[in-house]
Amino acid sequence: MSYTPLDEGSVASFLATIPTIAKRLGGSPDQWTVREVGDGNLNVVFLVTGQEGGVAAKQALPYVRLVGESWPLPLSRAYYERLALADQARWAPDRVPALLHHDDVMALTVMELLRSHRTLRGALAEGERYPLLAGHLAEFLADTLFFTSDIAMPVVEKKARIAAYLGNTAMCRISEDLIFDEPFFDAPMNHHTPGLEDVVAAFCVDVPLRLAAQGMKARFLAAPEALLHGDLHTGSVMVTEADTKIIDPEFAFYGPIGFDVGMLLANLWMACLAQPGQRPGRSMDGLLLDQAATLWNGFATRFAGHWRALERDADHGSLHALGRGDADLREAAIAERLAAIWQDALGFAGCEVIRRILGLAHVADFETIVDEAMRAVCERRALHLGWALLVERDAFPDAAAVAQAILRESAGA
Ligand code: SR1
Ligand code: MG
Repeated sequence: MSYTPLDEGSVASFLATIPTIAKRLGGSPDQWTVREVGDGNLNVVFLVTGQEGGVAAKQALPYVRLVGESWPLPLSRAYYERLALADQARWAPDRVPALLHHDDVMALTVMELLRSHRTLRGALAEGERYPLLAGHLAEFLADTLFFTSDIAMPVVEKKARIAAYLGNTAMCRISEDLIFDEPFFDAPMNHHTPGLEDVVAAFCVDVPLRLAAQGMKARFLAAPEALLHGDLHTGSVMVTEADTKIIDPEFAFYGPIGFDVGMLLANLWMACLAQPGQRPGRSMDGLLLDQAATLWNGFATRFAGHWRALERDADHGSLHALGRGDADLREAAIAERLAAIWQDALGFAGCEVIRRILGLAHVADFETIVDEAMRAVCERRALHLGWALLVERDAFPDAAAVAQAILRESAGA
């Protein structure tokens, strides 16, 4: 069989040909309900339920859904997504959906149905808050990033894993172009809210800003530190009160640890900065700022804990020598590494904020603010923060300092 795009009319009969999936759904395919719910920029996603159970079936399209067939995109991204789901399940099994079936030819991945979960971005915009969220995200980040790094993984295995993801170049290229380059010049697909023209013009000629963004791109291109999710925004997180799952790792590759951390922080910070537009008259909800800080602090503590817990004589990664038998050296190495990750995370977060407002792929946090003037106000504040995260990184020794800056911005300072 060759690749055939599925739709709501054909997906049930296709899934019925996969015995394990048919069994999980139960009954006959004509009784199954199918709903296409893909709200991302690239793929189609079907939620299928039968008498016995349900599944989520995600199929890659041979082009970028957001733009159309004029922008072809390889189906191989579904292969890398499957690879990453399996790798992440090894290190953070509770934080990813169970992988039930994969078909490389159809570029189709079938996963457990997260019936009660919803997308974090939409939930945050509606004012929902999740007390366990920051801890779960910290756990996912620390576990997947630490255990796939040179600190924990023997060097031969690590190099083999880097090689396994090397072909995901088309997805990396999207990030390279859309995050680090295009927002900083008048790229054809850029768009922005009316009223921000002065910022757009200023950013295009801001040498320190563009230099900093290119510096982050250099890190993204040439720092295979750990297996990254690669697109870890709040639309890639599904939540309930009690659970958090990370989905959609089709941009996975070995890259700088601070990229995943920074992208997640940036999206939480944007959710805060959009609040005055989403809920006019209500003061900013400090809980979300606290969650961003809890996320970073939780990540740092857990990452350090994993490092300290490595067995002294086991065959760990090459960098484990930085602590073997010498607690002072180990603690210095942990502190130095976390400081470097924080610096990277700030820079990547700055790029993410700016590209979500001035580039091609915007986020619902700002896009759903109907009052255009208010949207521009919120976005201008966010752009100012993004600029500072890139150019004045030293002003932010910790997440509390970023929270203070966001509160100052939102008070109109
Ligand atoms: C053309 S794809 C645009 C964006 O959508 C994805 O979710 C990634 O964030 C990508 O940068
Ligand atoms: Mg996605």
